[in-house]
Amino acid sequence: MGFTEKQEAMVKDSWEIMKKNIPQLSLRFFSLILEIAPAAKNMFSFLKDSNEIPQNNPKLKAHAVKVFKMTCESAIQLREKGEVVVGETTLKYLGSVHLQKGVIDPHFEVVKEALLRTVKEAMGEKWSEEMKEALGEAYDQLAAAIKAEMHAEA
Ligand code: HEM
Ligand code: ISQ
Repeated sequence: MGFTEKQEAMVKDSWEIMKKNIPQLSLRFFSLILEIAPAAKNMFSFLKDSNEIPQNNPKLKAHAVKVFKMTCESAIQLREKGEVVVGETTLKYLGSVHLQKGVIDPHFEVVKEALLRTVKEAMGEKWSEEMKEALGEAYDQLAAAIKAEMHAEA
């Protein structure tokens, strides 16, 4: 089934709410990734010299925001074009960064779970099963594009 206008609207709404609390939500997102997969800790440069998650790391924040934003953009593309198209330069870059950091396919499920839980917490009452479906679909298609690039490069 195609991505509907309603699904696109739900993902956009969630981003509007997320935007208002980036510092906290980006940390929450990152913490959840490590909670679900503690071993992922070694892949991130933010944690290289410490055991604690830095509370105010601009890179951590910027990367987390990009994941939120790209998921939202994927939803828009899914509705408009029926598929997710990431700019070639961006896709090549993200493919090589993740490959080089040692990311493998199953990690994408970890990040998905962390993302959905972060948005769920941020949305409170406004969270719904439908929103989860829409976000999950937008994320999956985005992840598929990055994974394909990683496979092409490996
Ligand atoms: C870096 C996005 C999935 C681990 C990044 C960056 C972005 C990004 C934008 C920053 C690149 C840069 O400017 O250097 C995404 C998106 C994903 C995704 C959109 C899924 C749709 C994953 C997964 C993992 C992961 C599944 C594995 C747990 C990393 C690591 C870095 C990174 C280790 C390097 C961070 C650093 O040390 O600087 N990602 N990512 N990412 N990502 Fe992801
Ligand atoms: C990079 N890739 C995926 C998820 C992330 C979360 C927080 C910081 C960086 C990230």
